[in-house]
Amino acid sequence: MTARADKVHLGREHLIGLLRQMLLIRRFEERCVELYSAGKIRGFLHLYIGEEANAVGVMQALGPEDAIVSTYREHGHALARGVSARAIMAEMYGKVEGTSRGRGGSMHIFDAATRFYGGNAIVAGGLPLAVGLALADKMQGRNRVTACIFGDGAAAEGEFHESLNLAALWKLPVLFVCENNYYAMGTALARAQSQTDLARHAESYAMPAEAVDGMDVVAVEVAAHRAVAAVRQDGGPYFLENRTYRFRAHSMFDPELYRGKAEVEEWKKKDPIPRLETWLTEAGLLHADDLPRMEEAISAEIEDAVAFAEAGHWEPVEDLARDVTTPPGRPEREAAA
Ligand SMILES: Cc1ncc(C[n+]2csc(CCOP(=O)(O)OP(=O)(O)O)c2C)c(N)n1
Ligand SMILES: [Mg+2]
Repeated sequence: MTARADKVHLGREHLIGLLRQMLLIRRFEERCVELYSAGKIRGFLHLYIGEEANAVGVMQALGPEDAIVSTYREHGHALARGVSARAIMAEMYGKVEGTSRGRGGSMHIFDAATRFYGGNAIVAGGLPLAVGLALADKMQGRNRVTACIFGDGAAAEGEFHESLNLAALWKLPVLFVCENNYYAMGTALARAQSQTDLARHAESYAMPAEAVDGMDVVAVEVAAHRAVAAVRQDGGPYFLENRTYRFRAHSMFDPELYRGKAEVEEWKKKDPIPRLETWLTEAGLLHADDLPRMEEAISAEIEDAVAFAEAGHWEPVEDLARDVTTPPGRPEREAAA
């Protein structure tokens, strides 16, 4: 765990805020599992449970002017960024009141107000988007950072290498955050990639990088502050490899035959939520009634989001083809067929 000095420096209110945000993400997703079983949420659903320290830690270092590009495992990133739990839940339900008018679902949460650029289903697809956003900021002289979050699986894609290269070559303000949870679907990192020390990829592109304990929210926050400060000062990119673990299956359709229960149990001992909770309690900063009160408030927030999604509306059938572009020269009737 991080040094006591780091935590003391952050202060009680802030640390309790980190705990609250991690708990909100955990409880929100646990509720999503129930809603999935009840057939309220359908399609793909990738849970972030176990990885919460990464989203919460990284967001602390970003300001409202900065941007975030994420993956399909993005509920935690969106919640930590401050996207409304109501709009996220409505999106899960496929309702018009959702962040993407219910057209994207779990994998495509997008929110212009918080500069949350998705929600991207293509592995490594977010990296070139982040590089483009950062290029636009640089060309227009805006002092902004784009945080680009992706998994270990992305490092095996060409887009990853092209994006790191361009960001370093053109000195673009991108914070690359690799959430290395050691699996890409059912493939263990070492089975698919020759370099398992993923932060070292950055070296080939002359980019500063560090590996971080992604099960420790304070370690992530401290590293993210350091990284963002470096990006703002030098203008160029920075790479964080957050070593973490997902406690649940890859998605709702995954029998998890590729890893043993003992391995999962071993990682659960590093669960970022009880870890911070224990530290706070031992330091005398978390009082007996703090946690139940926090749980109660979180539960109320989630139930409010569920009620909002339930009361939401389906897009009228006649509107379904709206926003579907017809390629030039192709009759609209044929394209719709
Ligand atoms: C370009 C591309 N290839 C394959 C897939 C299928 N796919 C979906 S998730 C996934 C694993 C990605 O793993 P990782 O990047 O480590 O992220 P994690 O799911 O572990 O968070 C794959 C291969 C995809 N979505 N996009
Ligand atoms: Mg992974």
